[in-house]
Amino acid sequence: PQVIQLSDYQAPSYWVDETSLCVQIFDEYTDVQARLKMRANSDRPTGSPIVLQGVDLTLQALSIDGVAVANYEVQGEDLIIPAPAATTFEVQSRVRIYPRTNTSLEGLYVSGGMYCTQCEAEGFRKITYYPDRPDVLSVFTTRIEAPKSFKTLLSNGNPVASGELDADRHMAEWHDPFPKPSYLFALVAGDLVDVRDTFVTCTGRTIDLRIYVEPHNRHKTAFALSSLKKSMTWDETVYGREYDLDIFMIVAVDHFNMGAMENKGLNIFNSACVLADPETTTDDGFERIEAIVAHEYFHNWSGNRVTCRDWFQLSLKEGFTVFRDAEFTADTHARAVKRMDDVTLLRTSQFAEDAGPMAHPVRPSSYIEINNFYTLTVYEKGAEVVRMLHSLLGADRFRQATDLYFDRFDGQAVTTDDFVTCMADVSGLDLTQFKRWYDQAGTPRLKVEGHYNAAQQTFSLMFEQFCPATPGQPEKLPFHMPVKLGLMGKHSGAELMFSTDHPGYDATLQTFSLRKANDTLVLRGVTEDAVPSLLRDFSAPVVLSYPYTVEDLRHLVRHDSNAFNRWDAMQTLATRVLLSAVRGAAEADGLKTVLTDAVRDVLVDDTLDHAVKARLLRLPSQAYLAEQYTPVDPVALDKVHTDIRRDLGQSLAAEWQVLYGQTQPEAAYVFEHQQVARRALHRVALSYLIAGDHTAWHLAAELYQQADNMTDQSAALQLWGEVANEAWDEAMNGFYQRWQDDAQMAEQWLSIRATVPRIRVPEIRRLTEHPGFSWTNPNRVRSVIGGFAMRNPVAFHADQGAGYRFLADAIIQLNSLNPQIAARLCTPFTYWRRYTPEIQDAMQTELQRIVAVEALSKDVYEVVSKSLV
Ligand code: BAL
Ligand code: ZN
Repeated sequence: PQVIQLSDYQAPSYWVDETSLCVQIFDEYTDVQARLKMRANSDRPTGSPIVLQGVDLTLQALSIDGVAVANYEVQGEDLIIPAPAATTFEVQSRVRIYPRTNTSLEGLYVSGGMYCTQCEAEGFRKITYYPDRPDVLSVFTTRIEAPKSFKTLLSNGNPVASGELDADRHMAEWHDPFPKPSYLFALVAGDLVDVRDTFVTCTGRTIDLRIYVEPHNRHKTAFALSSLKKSMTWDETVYGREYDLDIFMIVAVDHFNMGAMENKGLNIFNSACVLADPETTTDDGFERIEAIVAHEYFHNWSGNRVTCRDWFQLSLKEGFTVFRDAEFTADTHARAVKRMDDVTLLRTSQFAEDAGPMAHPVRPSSYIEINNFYTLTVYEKGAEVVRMLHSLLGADRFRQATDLYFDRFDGQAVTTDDFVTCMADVSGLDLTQFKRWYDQAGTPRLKVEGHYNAAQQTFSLMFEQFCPATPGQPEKLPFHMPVKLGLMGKHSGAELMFSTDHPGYDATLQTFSLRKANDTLVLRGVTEDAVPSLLRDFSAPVVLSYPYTVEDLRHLVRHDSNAFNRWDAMQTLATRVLLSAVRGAAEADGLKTVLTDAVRDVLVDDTLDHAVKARLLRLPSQAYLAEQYTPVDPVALDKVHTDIRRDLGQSLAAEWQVLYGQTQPEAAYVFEHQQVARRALHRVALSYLIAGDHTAWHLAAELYQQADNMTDQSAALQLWGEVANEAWDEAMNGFYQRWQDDAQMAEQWLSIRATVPRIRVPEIRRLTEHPGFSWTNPNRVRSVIGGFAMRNPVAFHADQGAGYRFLADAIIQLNSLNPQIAARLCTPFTYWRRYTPEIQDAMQTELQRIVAVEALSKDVYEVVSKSLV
């Protein structure tokens, strides 16, 4: 397959000023007529051929200005038409497509009887021939003709016409005045109901808000609507961004490859990421839905009004928008807690990506299949890069810079460089070196040492940074990284004052800008020895090492004035204990005692916020620990993890019981911080009680039976599942009987089954034959195959590679149905080199088996072939 290179980028030879589509939906097929008003780009050589992309289209007619074109050529996905004499002209085409058999869920497809689209990144070419690239922006008018049974006919923009065609068919026409690239096109035709609301913008305009769902989901729309309104207010207040069209629509569909899609004025959502009600949605679910609704809404400016020049710039919109949605959640709920959760994800999964064969910079320089680059690196690390700019500029200048960015580039397709230039222009900072964050892959290592000089009252911090090699990037240059820091007095436990004459330290922001590979920061006026609190709030996405003693870490857990760093110190301490046990180190037993004492301190501390406390008490996950050393034996790791949880459960049994009692519900379920935090802590207590004594499963059974909410019920089923007795089976069967017709609940049930540690391959195979499972529904695939292979390490790695064979079989089956999903499921295999030799052999065998498959999609080929290099 062809490798696409950033360095090959050229502006398009033709613009498309206007696009008119007529989409005629018939039972077996759909006909799409397109009229593209094109104009030669005067910056490009004259006489260039017109190049349009198309995939799986049956071309029925092609003309320019009414004259049939016969002398076109097809090369791969490109339709190449010789240059017309005129510089402006209209290309007219008619194609036939088959949405009912489109299982890739790209382009126009059918989900549960509803027609819908997914065009990002390159799905529009499955609808019609088009210059399907994000730098071609066009004003779209879309006419939809369909049988009247599809009552709802939607597209982008504002509705401009509707009516009857004949006794059986009707039409609707939509016009979107904002020029947009094809990836933001959307169309929906279905038998849907809408729930409506309005929002009055900061300038007094009333926006019509609608959520379209299948009738049985009407009761699950209120939360998304209120989240949408909150997001609209927040974007006005924090970024000065007002919504632009008169109508904003959200549609929920069951079959969707991603979480949601920000199509202009017509967001399409995976139903799991929008439908919610207090009976069936967990706390995490509510928070996720709120964040995704916000994320897609925020794209209206960061993505739609200002879009990407090419797909290498994906993080321009995604990194920025993830940063925006994270700040929205932080402002709406609990800032430090949101940061802990985001950093956990980054460290567990993005760091793994950065250390694996698919490692790529936030702005990649090449790809085979762009769908493989909707990654944690582009999204989450990209958001960290924007966060660092925010840290370096401070909130006020950052806001001035985003104002400048939206103003300067409104209606344009631009690059990450353009974004950073706005930051530099406003602040006067030299961000040339900073841009390496966009170009260099890998997670930098930051090594710091500290020295206190009592006579001079100085505390010196010696910094050293380096970044490991990644594929294609053997050598890295130093990064410009903001290190937010403080000193905690060793004796007083207080935050110490200091001054410094280092020009890289900004006292207002309490942040040191490290630019060199090695540097020393001398802090003066330090009245006692200190434990430094470094990288506060995780001010740069790096791996920090400092020679903390366990006493230092406990000191930080107790005293650090930065809530995030208190948690981080506890994570570091627990990681040290767990890894020493994995190594079978001599000091392991002593360390376990230290951990028990530290956990006890937290357990009995009544001053802590419940949400923070829950996170302080949770051990680092096995997935995170597996990132910290090689070679990994996941079964041995699981044993150490289980043993330490059991020991903590047993030695602090009385405390856990007290905590469990103290965190019992006091009021009916509401999704609000205090309750969410209490439930989280209740779960932690229960998990230790069961870990310490399996007979405590009856507490989980009671919780399951008595809870008035899905958060407690599903957590209880999961924890009870670790014991997995007959009563659990019965409860699970009852759950399925009760909820099988509710798509989100059926997915949750499948997921709980697939992540029970005791499950083995024969049972997982049976689960794929269960009526609730479907190979063509990505959510069901993610629940079962993803649950087993990505969220159940002990089961996946058990039985000498049986799990790997199962996963490879699933990938091969999905390769022909849905390549995007198939490629995602390859992730566990990409880490094969981290494991023990036997596991490496077994995984490599499966990778070889996959790469040998005939008609391998480029999605799967890219991941597997890069993994084997
Ligand atoms: N643009 C794809 C879905 C999202 O990131 O919002
Ligand atoms: Zn996004």
